[in-house]
Amino acid sequence: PEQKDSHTAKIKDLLVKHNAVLIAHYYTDPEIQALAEETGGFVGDSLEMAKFGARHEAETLIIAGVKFMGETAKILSPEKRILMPTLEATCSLDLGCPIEEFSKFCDQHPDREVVVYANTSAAVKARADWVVTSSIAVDVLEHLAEQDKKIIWGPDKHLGRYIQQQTGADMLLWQGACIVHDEFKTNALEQTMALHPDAAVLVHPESPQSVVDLADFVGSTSQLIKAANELPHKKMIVATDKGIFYKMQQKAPNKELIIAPTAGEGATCRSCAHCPWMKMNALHVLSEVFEGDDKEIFVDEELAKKALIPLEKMVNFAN
Ligand code: CIZ
Ligand code: SF4
Repeated sequence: PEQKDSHTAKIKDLLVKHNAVLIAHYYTDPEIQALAEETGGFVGDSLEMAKFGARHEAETLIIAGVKFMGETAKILSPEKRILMPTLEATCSLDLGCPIEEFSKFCDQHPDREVVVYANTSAAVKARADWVVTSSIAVDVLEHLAEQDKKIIWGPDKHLGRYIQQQTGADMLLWQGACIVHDEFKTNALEQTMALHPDAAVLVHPESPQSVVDLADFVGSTSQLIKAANELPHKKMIVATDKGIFYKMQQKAPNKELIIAPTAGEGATCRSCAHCPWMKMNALHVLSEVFEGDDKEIFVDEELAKKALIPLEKMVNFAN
């Protein structure tokens, strides 16, 4: 704890000294989220982070999250310095959607609009007509389906299938998955539900269909937090990264929050409901964010210019 306090104090000083603001994702560790709040920064989903960063007057944004969030911040605010605790923090959706292959897939279907999840590289965004987050995905696809647009969706296959079911849109799906949400297991979840029959089940749509089917409420991170507060149930079983419990408990202080199980008995899980890349944003790593020259995000100018077009649509659609 003493070491934690000294890291926290150091980071607070540095933020002031460098005119910097800390912006953290819901899935980072609780102490990172608390620090963002205490220092006038922000905690949110990737869309809210992007908006907050673009509007803030600080010269430097510290993005505690994963790489695509830093890239999005840079594309929306090229004049700002964007630092991340570590550039190694990536995402299985981004990794599973390399630009060469994705672009080839798009080229094979020139009659389709390309809609990608925010969890992608700048190059994939630059190839897209639309970028969405899970908080606005259904609304955007509804809008496109009304115009009879045919769609290529990437990279998350579970989210794509969920949107398809919700909107009836004609979508070809890239076969990516989030290693955290992909590991929630139906059988184990049913056992947890049997132990807590009075609990509501809250599920992020990056989870497999069988898990989504058990949900009382399906939604993006901010929507799940809102639901935990608004649903009448006193207990919630939650299928998303457990980092979300920090904010969810703050917004719904009287509710009991239970993490959904990630694997059956005896099985091992790769993530155990916490993203290994989000976890890299630890206090001691963050405390060194101004040291060395390998923490700053740069995006190729040509790519950034192209990616800005669908990113601006995303930010404006949500306004
Ligand atoms: O799963 C993720 O990484 C999410 C929920 C990202 C986001 O849009 O906040
Ligand atoms: Fe990517 Fe999943 Fe981690 Fe989010 S939780 S950053 S989607 S691997």
